[in-house]
Amino acid sequence: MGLALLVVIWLITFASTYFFVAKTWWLPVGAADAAGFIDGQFALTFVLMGIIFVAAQLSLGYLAWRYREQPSSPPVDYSHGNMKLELVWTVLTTVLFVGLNLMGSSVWASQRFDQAGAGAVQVEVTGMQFAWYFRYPGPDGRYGGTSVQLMDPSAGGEAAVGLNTSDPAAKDDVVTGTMYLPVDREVDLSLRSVDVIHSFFVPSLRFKQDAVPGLNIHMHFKPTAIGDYEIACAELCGLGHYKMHGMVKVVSQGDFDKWLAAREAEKQ
Ligand SMILES: [Cu+2]
Repeated sequence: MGLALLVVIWLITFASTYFFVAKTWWLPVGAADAAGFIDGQFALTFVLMGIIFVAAQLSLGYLAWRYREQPSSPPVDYSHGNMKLELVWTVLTTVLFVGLNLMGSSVWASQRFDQAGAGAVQVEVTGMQFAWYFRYPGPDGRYGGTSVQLMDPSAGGEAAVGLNTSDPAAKDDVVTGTMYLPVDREVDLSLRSVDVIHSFFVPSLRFKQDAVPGLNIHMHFKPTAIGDYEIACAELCGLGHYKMHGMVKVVSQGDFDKWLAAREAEKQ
């Protein structure tokens, strides 16, 4: 029985570790400026936790076999625990947890709390059950006003985000269902939600942030590779959550300008 336990525990350990080491299921290639740092932090966390996980499981299997019941086994000893050991692994776990968080927090915080640089592309993302809308402020660089009373999700587009079309600043606002971004230019993102909490997740851009009703959350990042990237909602937000999906198209600055000009022309 001891040997069977050892084999089962070790097999589970190797099988579950294999998928991480072989990267069978892994994040898509990163296409944003912070991807290198985030992936490094991700790998460091996985390697550290992996070593601890494997060591603990190997010891568990070994000890289950080593102290299996045998005819010569002495009577079972009752243990009252070991205060020193408890302290050591609690402190080590705390150091690892807090340390990894502190290491990762600099980039996380700078993306959210620092101001985006001058010349960043402004995009407002609105999440609603069950779609994403993207708004560009247009040539005036100012978003027009929106209001809850004007929101009509069933109408889509400008009406869905509640754009106040009588506001002069709203005249050139462009609202779309696909997000276009120019490559290698910083994006100043404002994230909001109409109804419940959604989460704007673009795995390729290593970008995930909750959209919370009543809050306007700022983030900035820079896409670094032209391509089409999938957006998913990463917060269970209702029956249609599974289809709350969209695309980010990262294009050249020229293509972006052309696309935006065409949307502006459609509004005239
Ligand atoms: Cu959602």
